[in-house]
Amino acid sequence: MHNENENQNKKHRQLETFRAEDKNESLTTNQGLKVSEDEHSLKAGERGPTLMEDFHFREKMTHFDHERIPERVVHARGYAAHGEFELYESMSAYTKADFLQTPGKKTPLFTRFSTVAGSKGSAETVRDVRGFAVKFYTDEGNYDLVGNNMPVFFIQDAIKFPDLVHAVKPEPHNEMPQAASAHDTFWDFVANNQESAHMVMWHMSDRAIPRSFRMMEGFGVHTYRFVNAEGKSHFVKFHWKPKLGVNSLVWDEAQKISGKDPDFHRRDLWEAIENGDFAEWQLGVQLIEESQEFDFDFDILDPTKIWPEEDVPVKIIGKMTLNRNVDNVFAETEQVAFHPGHVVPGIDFSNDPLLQGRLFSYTDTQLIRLGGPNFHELPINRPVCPFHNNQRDGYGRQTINTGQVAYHKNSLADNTPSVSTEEEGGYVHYQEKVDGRKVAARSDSFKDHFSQAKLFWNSMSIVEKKHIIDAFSFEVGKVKNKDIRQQVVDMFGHVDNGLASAIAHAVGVHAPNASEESTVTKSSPALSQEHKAKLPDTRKVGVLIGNQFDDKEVETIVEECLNAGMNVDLISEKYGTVTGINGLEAEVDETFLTMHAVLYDAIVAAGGEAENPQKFKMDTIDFLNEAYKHFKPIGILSKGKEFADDSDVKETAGVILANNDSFAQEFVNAVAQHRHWDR
Ligand code: HDD
Repeated sequence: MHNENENQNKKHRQLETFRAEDKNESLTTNQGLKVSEDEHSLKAGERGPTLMEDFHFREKMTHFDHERIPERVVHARGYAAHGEFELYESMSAYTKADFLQTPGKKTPLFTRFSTVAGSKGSAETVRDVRGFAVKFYTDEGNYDLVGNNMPVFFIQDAIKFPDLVHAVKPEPHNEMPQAASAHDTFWDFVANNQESAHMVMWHMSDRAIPRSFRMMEGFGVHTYRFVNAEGKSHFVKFHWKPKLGVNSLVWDEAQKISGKDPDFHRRDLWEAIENGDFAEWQLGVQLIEESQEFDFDFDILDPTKIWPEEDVPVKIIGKMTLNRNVDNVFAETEQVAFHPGHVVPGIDFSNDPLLQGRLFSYTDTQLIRLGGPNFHELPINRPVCPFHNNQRDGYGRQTINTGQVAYHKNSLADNTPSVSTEEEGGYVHYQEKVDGRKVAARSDSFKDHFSQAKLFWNSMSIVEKKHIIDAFSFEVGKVKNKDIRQQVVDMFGHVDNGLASAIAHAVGVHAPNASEESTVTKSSPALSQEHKAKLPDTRKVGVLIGNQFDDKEVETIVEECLNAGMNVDLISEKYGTVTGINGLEAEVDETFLTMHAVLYDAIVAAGGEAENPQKFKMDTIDFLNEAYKHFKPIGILSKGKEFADDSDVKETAGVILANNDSFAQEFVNAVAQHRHWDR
């Protein structure tokens, strides 16, 4: 789906000059020579050896042999889309960033979502943090907001990042497990690096198994600075708030989806955009005055801490819409190069030691990944404003810099390209006064690792708490070394005794010492997913249907779902059509073989007859049982009732029977609720 407005968008106009359509063209070599034979290599006789002089064969094979580039060391598995950011209100009081000045101003952008630990080909619904990286193509240069779907991080100092990543990646001696934190080295790292406590609570929560990229929050994580035209600075944290609320899978479902559809999240984003259901998030900022830097019971520079939204409100300032899929995943999604250090005037860094280290790492990694220093010339990475400097040469250089001069200062080119003053838009680093000894140490103000982990725990609903206990029990249960299990339980005993005791019970080690738990009683309602928007839009419903279905009921529920913005698949034993009792013919979209209950948000049992009644019944019951077990809404139409009666489905929360006129509306409302825990 290509947006009508895209011709107005500077980035798309730029990308258009690089796009190439091969259809209806003649096959040529890379030198433009038309090729006459692409089936047989040149040989000395029909049964003879291939000849070295076959330049077309050599070129084709050589290019193929060099197709792969190193995958990202973390966030290898990702998916991206184009879109735009629209500002709601001027932020000039806080920042002079040009794209945040004029209400209504639109800035093109490119957003890549990712898992962290898995390889490029790994499944997408694994338990993991999700990357949420946005490249704004502003008129003052690219601004990258390289965040995650969780607002804190595992470590406080970037020097520990290689250790963290080595611990979570597959273990080096047997390269297992793929894309999973449920193994000894990860939990050994956690227990011996207890600054991870708060992040691990998020990681064990439902946030780590999102239903969709479109239903995740995003966070800049670090404290950054806004600087306005007068040079006044505020500390700022960035938030992305999804229009569709924050929704997750359940663990059993997530694991099954990994097999049934390893591309579940990219397919969801791709299809939504192709259907014109453009994904939306609002951008929010939390602002703290410089004078208030020390007013909190945590250090605002510590990346393992949130600023509770009830204490520091999130001000909504604009909206991101993802409205166009990429044309080529390698050229765009794989070659995009993000960097937290890509900033514009008005946005600056804080002294967060994790952020400071990231400022080194990202360019460094692009050099190995993209093969040299000219990756900024790749179409997806080019700014939409002009760029000029004295950097030259390097692998793959594309720009033909004309003229004699490539140095500063000079007289031959009138000392150009010239630097700009602050007034002319030159980036001037915020002149924070810094005074200290050179020490390799951590501030005492970073040493409370458990209070906010407890705040998070206190903020969860009963169901969310249960999911956290289950996740710990699974993950720590996969740890072979009993001593590590005990260390983890003892560590989380510092957070909450009930939590740690439940884990201990599940994984067969001693309960922790009760006296050690955090005494924090505060909670932050904004942290619970239960309090987010509940909408039926774009949800996927599977209607299990055979011949002789009830036309009127099926039509009513399908129409109601479509009117509510949902997507409906009719699922039957085979492709083709099914016919209702009153002669209505309906096209089957999927079969029991091609889909599975875990790939739908809700299931409707329409019932009917089939060529193989026994198999039809078993498949219907299987779908119903899975949906019921995963707390999904279930609709039971008159002819579906006999199947439901033989399944595990009970007439409880979220199970809607077609026994009154409003059943279709009730079903849509049940879908909006996402899951029905009261079963
Ligand atoms: Fe990072 C990739 C987010 C800490 C080093 N990181 C990467 C991506 C995201 C993040 C979203 C993928 C970007 C894309 O889609 O291409 N990283 C974060 C967040 C962090 C964080 C939110 C903590 C607040 N990262 C972090 C540290 C370091 C790195 C402390 C090293 C000092 N991250 C990298 C990297 C990657 C990367 C190795 C791998 C691929 C890439 O950069 O382009 O440089």
